[in-house]
Amino acid sequence: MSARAVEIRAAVLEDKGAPLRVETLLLDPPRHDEVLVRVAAAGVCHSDLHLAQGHLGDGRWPVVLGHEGAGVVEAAGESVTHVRPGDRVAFCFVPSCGECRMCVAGRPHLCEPAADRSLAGTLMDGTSRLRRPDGTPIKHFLTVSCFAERCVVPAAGAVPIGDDLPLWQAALVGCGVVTGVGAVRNAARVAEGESVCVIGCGGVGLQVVSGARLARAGRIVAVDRDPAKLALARARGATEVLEAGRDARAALRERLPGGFDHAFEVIGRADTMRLAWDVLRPAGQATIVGIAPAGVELSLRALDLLSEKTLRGSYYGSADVAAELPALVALAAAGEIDLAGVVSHVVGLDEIEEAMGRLRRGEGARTVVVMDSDLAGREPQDG
Ligand code: COD
Ligand code: ZN
Ligand code: ZN
Repeated sequence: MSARAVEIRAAVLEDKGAPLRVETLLLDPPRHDEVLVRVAAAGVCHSDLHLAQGHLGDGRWPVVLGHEGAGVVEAAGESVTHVRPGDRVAFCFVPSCGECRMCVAGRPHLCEPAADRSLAGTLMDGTSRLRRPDGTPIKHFLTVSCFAERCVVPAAGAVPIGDDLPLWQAALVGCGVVTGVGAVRNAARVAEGESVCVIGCGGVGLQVVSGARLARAGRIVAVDRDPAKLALARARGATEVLEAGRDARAALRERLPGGFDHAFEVIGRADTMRLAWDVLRPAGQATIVGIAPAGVELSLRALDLLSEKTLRGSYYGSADVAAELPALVALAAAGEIDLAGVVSHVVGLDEIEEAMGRLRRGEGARTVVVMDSDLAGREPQDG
């Protein structure tokens, strides 16, 4: 293993609201329980934009964004046993410690030290491997920071995935797929024949639709304000679609007067969270996947609680991500989860700010940023 820092090109967010700028940074070598990964490709997720817009709190910059991606291990610290150089991995952005209250309770995706370090913008030992050539420290995002040619991640953040799925597609599994399919399976536990309403069909919401189809849900009604997203939702198994407008509540009630068994909110807005609650049948469950900007409050009619409806959040698929990820990769490789179809743009690292702009304007579906086309199995496209 090289003991020296390496130069990498990486997309840096300098300050809230600033454009991402590609710079040359220094990346320190992995410590004993860390892994150096050559990034093949990364997905641009709305949470990257949330952080860049300041919705996830202040003081989180300068930072290298990127939290869903895949690559090949280049070096591993001496205590790392589960991967070796040459292994293909997808990133898991909650590198669970295995020892805290949440990990012991079987909720490793809520690992407390991992959450603390994510907020601090460091790796698990509280320090950063990223700096500018002039020595300015740069923060990590969610312990991943894969909008870069290489990254150093905690051992638990590099999950081996085998060779069956091209890495430009595997790049999407560690956030969008885990979050969406996991919300259906682990947080809502959708059963065969149940009715499902999915509000918001972006990169993550489309995976909720896939998860509902895999769970053999009955009616799957997809709601979005963008007709293009609704077409993608239909292709993934939505049985009906609804273009969101002022009267979405009434329209959904008309479709299913008794209410839905399940509703998922996958946008991150208080009004659509409330919509998910309002369209439920008695004892139904609203599963909130979207994150609203810090400070946003949600109000409900207290009387509704008499109908024993449940409102629950779901973070990162509510599961042991490292354990579930290989099976999700296998489902994608078998064509049961369509990843290629949710990708609207494949670009190089220099085009990343345009991808953030598209997300801001709600255009297109997922953008995949290719750092290494040989490893990723896909060239960036023009335009
Ligand atoms: N009514 C209907 N549809 C809407 C509305 C509205 N008022 N506003 C936006 N939409 C649609 C857009 O057209 C778009 O299709 C979709 O909502 C949002 O999709 P994207 O592609 O912009 O965003 P995603 O899918 O990448 O991510 C959205 C989340 C909110 C799910 C994401 O940011 C998030 O909160 N993830 C879950 C929390 C989490 O686990 N975070 C950690 C890493 S993601
Ligand atoms: Zn994400
Ligand atoms: Zn833990």
